[in-house]
Amino acid sequence: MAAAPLVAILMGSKSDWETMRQADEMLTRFEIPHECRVLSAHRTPAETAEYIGQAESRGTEVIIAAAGGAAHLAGVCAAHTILPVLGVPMESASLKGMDSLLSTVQMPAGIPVGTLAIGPAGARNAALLAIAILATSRPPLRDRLRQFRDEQRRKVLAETLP
Ligand code: RP5
Repeated sequence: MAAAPLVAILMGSKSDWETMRQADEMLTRFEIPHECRVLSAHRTPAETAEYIGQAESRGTEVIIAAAGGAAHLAGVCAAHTILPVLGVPMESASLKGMDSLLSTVQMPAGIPVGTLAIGPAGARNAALLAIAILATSRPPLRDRLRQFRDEQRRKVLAETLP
């Protein structure tokens, strides 16, 4: 297996990619080595456990796990590693992601999952939070995060209304 990226983005289904590509794009923007994989807590339980079990020794520092419906992926990942796991609830057709949110966020004490917002905002913020975690020991990355915040600030202040 090739050397691991710093961040692993896992998703329960390829159908999650349209949302999770936003996390991929954010990490690419910050030039963070990362990889994206489809792995399911339900459909590929053994392979998910194997991948997460090897992540730390491969050099991965943060796991982002996205799933929808009875969304157990982030919790299962957290069960198999002490790396920080960030959960992104996917918007589901039947319950608009409330099922995914509650399944991801309501972890029993002892196995934490940092849960983000449902959908694209959660995907982008998961990447930004992963970057912030990496930045605690990487001063140049902290500078880039500050620059990103400043760009947002300038954009808001430049808005005009009709
Ligand atoms: C979850 O089930 C996936 O994360 C996805 O959000 C949802 C539906 O998956 P598909 O039926 O579209 O593959 O495991």
